[in-house]
Amino acid sequence: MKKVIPAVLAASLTFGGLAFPLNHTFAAEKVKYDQQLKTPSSIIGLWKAPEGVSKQEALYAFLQSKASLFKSTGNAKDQFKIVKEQVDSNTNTTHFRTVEQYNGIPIYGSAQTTALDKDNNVFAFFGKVTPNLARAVIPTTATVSKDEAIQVAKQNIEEQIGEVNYYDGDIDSDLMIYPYKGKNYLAYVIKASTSKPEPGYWHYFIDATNGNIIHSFNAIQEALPENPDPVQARGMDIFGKLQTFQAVKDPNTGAHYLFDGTRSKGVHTFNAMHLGTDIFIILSALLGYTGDEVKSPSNFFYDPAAVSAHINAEKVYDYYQKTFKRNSLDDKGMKIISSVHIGDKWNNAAWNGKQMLYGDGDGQRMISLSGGLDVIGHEMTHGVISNTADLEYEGESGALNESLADIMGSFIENKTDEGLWLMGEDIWTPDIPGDGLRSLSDPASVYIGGYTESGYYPDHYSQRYLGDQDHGGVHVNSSINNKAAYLLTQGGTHYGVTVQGIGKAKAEKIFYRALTLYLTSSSDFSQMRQAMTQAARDLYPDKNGAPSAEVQAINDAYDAVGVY
Ligand code: TI1
Ligand code: ZN
Repeated sequence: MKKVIPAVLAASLTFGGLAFPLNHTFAAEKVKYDQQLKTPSSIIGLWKAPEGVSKQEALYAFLQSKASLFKSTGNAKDQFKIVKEQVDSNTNTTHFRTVEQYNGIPIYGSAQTTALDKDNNVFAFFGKVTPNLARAVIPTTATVSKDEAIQVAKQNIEEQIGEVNYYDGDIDSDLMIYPYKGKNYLAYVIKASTSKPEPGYWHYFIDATNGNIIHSFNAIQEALPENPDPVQARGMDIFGKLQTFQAVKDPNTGAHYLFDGTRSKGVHTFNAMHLGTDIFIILSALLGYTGDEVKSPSNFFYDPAAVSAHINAEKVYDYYQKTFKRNSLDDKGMKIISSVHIGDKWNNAAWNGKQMLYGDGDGQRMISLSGGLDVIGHEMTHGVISNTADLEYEGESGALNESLADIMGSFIENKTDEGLWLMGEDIWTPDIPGDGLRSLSDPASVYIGGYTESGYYPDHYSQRYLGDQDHGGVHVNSSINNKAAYLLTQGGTHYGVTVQGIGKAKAEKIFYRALTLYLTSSSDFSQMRQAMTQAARDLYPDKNGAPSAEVQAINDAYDAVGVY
């Protein structure tokens, strides 16, 4: 079928970059209707203004001329109030913003924009128009005061989140006609912001004739519906791969949320909407702020970073559950919370003591960090550590904290190639294949610059970084223990010491046991070695006074990296 270009559009096309036609020709008017109201939601075409009228007069003449389409019986000047008049000098056009009113009281949610060309002709109208407004019977006398209405809202907010000592900024309160579920109310529309005890941007619609709450919602953080149905959901991960995962559906609205209630108290994934890292970390740690729910009208989710965070959190949860019978990060079933889209192009991920945070990466150095299973394993392991040894994030204990996060993060990955021993390879430098942020098998193959004499990550205690950047080198010296973990698992000869590898299944159990039963917040590298030998001895006892092969491998591995 041949596409017919309407005359107005054709005229505008000849002017390239300009959005509006300068030489108008008459074109058939195109009207789209609001499905509920059955009145126009847009009118595109050219309505010729009468000669010699002002812009405002032209606007009202236009609105009056559409009375039958708008199903209005009254006077357009009474029905529509001008709230803004803007001139765009680029296009020589004037843009009116109006709201509908009833007896001079504005109608909530009813706003229109009307665009006029330099000759006052109307070429576009958008908005919602209430049918039969002049004939409606709506109370217009408030018997409840503004202050009383604000009190009702405050009391209801505090019933939900506890005492609020301080509301941020002014509390907005406007008397409006509020159309809700087919009825029109005279209502106070109240907007109040809180940050403590919970962040909220509260909206209340209080009936001005009796003080009842007609409707309310929190525009910051929508809470999950009360009894959602568990559902299988799908979506593309950050690599464009179709994934299946657990979510929930609100039976009333049909909305789906990235909450998996099948794993202990749940795996819940949020969208931080690019809130800055520092602000997010503070709001999250102090107030439990997580960002917005990831919501979808169907069981298909369209946020790949969120889908990746969600499926990877499920995988890490399962790893700890199946391998160590651990019930979530605290072993008491705690809810696992992740927020994606932290900051702007943030090249990092973190555990802030309460939840996981993932940046989107800048696209060069890293892509969405939630796509790396080892990254998620790393961050969630910090959650396990803070509930067990609680290694201090400083110096050697900090390096062990980082190292255990890397080691468990690697074990979680079910890879058989070198990728298993690289950190973050799946999200690292998309243009360079086969590299990663750190290497456990050969830390010294990766350049970090500055910290060490060689400029490469240290793979021996003698090479350790002693400065105070990076909390005393927590991401630098982690490599020394990482190398020991690699040697223990895979075997090899390092600094002239040969280690017989014991394999992943044994190594992961020993590390987990050392972490959960022996290490403390101040443990150093030497204590790590002791904790490992103790854990191994528990599981693989000495025979006839001679250490088991497992204990021997640990001794050799730590000898090889110079830790005694
Ligand atoms: S726990 C977190 C600390 C970041 C602090 C910033 C507020 C961390 O260690 N993040 C990992 C992320 C990671 C993990 C990336 C595995 C890739 C693979 C990390 O190593 N971050 C590096 C970039 C760093 O912070 O130096
Ligand atoms: Zn870390």
